[in-house]
Amino acid sequence: MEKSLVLIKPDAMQRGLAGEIVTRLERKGLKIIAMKMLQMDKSLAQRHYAIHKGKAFFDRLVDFITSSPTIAIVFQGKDAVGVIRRTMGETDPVKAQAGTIRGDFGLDIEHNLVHGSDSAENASKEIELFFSTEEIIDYHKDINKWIG
Ligand code: IDP
Ligand code: MG
Repeated sequence: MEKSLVLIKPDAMQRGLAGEIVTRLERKGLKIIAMKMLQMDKSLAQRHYAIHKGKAFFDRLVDFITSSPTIAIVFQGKDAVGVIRRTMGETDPVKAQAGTIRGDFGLDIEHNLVHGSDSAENASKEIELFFSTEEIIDYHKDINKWIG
C-alpha cells in the first residue's frame, strides 16, 4: 500500500478547514497512519521545499509555511499519492476543478491550503522529515476489505 505525506497548511488552519480536509481524504478510504500538529521552523521548511530553492516564490513559501502551525499526516492506501493529488486539485486554486479541496476553498496559489507528495519516492523522503518510524502506526482496519 502506498503512503503519502499531507500537510494542512497555515491558511487552512487559520480558516478552520483542517477537519474538512481530513474528512475528505478519510472518506475516500485512505487510512491515517500518523498525525501531528507542529510549528515548522525555517530549516524544516527549506528541507521540505528544497526542490523549489532558487525560484522567485521560494522565500515567500518558506515564510508562509512557517507563519502558523500545520498538521502533518501520513495517509496510506491504494495509489495514495495520485488519489490525494486528485482530491487536492491543481496547484493554483483558480484553475483547480470544483469538487477538489483547492477548487472549493481557495483563490490564491500562495494560499492553497494543502500539500500532498507528488511521487512515492518523494513521499518517503517527506515522511522521514516529519515522522520517526515509531510515530507511524500501521494498524489493521477491518473495513479495508470493503475499500481496497
Ligand atoms: P504542489 O503544492 O501542487 O505540489 P508545487 O509546484 O510543488 O505545487 O509548489 C509548492 C508550493 O509552492 C505550492 O503549493 C504553492 O503554494 C507554491 N507555488 C507553486 N508555484 C507557485 C507560483 O508560481 N507562484 C507562487 N507560489 C507558487
Ligand atoms: Mg509539490
